[in-house]
Amino acid sequence: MIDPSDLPALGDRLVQGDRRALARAITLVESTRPDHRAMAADLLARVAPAGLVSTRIGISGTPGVGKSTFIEAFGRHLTGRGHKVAVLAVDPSSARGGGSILGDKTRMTELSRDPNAFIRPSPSSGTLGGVARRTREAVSLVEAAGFDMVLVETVGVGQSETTVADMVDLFLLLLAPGGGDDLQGIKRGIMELADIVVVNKADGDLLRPAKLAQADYQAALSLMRPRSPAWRPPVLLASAMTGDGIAGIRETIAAYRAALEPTGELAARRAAQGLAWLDRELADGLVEAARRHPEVAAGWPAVQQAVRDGRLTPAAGAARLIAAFLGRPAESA
Ligand SMILES: Nc1nc2c(ncn2[C@@H]2O[C@H](COP(=O)(O)OP(=O)(O)O)[C@@H](O)[C@H]2O)c(=O)[nH]1
Ligand SMILES: [Mg+2]
Repeated sequence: MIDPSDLPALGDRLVQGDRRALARAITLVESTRPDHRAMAADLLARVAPAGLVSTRIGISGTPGVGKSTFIEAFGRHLTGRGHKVAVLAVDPSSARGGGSILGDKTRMTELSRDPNAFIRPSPSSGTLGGVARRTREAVSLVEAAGFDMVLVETVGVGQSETTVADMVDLFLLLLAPGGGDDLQGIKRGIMELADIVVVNKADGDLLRPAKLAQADYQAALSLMRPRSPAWRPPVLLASAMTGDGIAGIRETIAAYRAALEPTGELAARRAAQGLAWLDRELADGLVEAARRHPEVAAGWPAVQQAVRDGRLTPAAGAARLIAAFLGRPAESA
């Protein structure tokens, strides 16, 4: 698919904003083949920009709340203001057949044709950790290609919100009108992650219930501990369908950046995210290296069997495999 000798040229074209080069580079970081992983690491080291060259925005909400419609409207609004918008997705459920988010490009027809937008669906296989790693790397690649607004969409299920919140500067939670009844259904933990809450579908007959929901959500949020001392998460109204409130969301995002950037908080958040990512990479890399190690590979099935039979504790089993990996007697591991 790609030869190591192509990497410098691929990197050059990527930083010039060549979309095909960008798409190829993302395909490379999505690959799990060890030789591709090595090339991906090399490419990232070449091109990944340092500093806050973009605003990374996580967008979450339950299916049907209007994420795709919102991204279409918001993305178009941003490109209309001169931004370059990349849309990525974290959807580990897409591995289990069917409903890949962003598979429905039908709701993003204009944005997907916009020369200043780049839309990439979720990698369609792997664990949440694997999908997250590839998405993180894709974020670096789109930034290298000059995209200054990076939207990372996730479905409102499972752990994916936390994972996305851990890779963005700002987490935007979309909620539906419906107010109090709905409140129980929204996991408190997800509300706590939000830097901006948007009640979507605030149009037509839904405008009144949307305003009631706004008050309810604002009251609920005021009881939660804010993530930053410099920012109280607001609850905004919007209609992805009519475009009402969309400009206000961009302004609020700018205000958020203006509140957190001068104090160094945004940079500190990215630094902490980078360190957490380093730990994960190290852990994953060590496990992969151990699995490839001949003596570990040879001993693994017997250790598994012993743990299954209850003859060996998991901790003792792991210690034995680690000792084999390190080439030491088991006792010293
Ligand atoms: N009235 C109204 N309907 C909307 C709005 N945004 C999305 N919808 C509708 O809600 C449904 C789900 O939208 P979609 O963007 O696919 O939601 P997703 O599953 O979160 O991506 C579609 O029928 C949309 O037309 C809005 O602002 N107002
Ligand atoms: Mg959708």
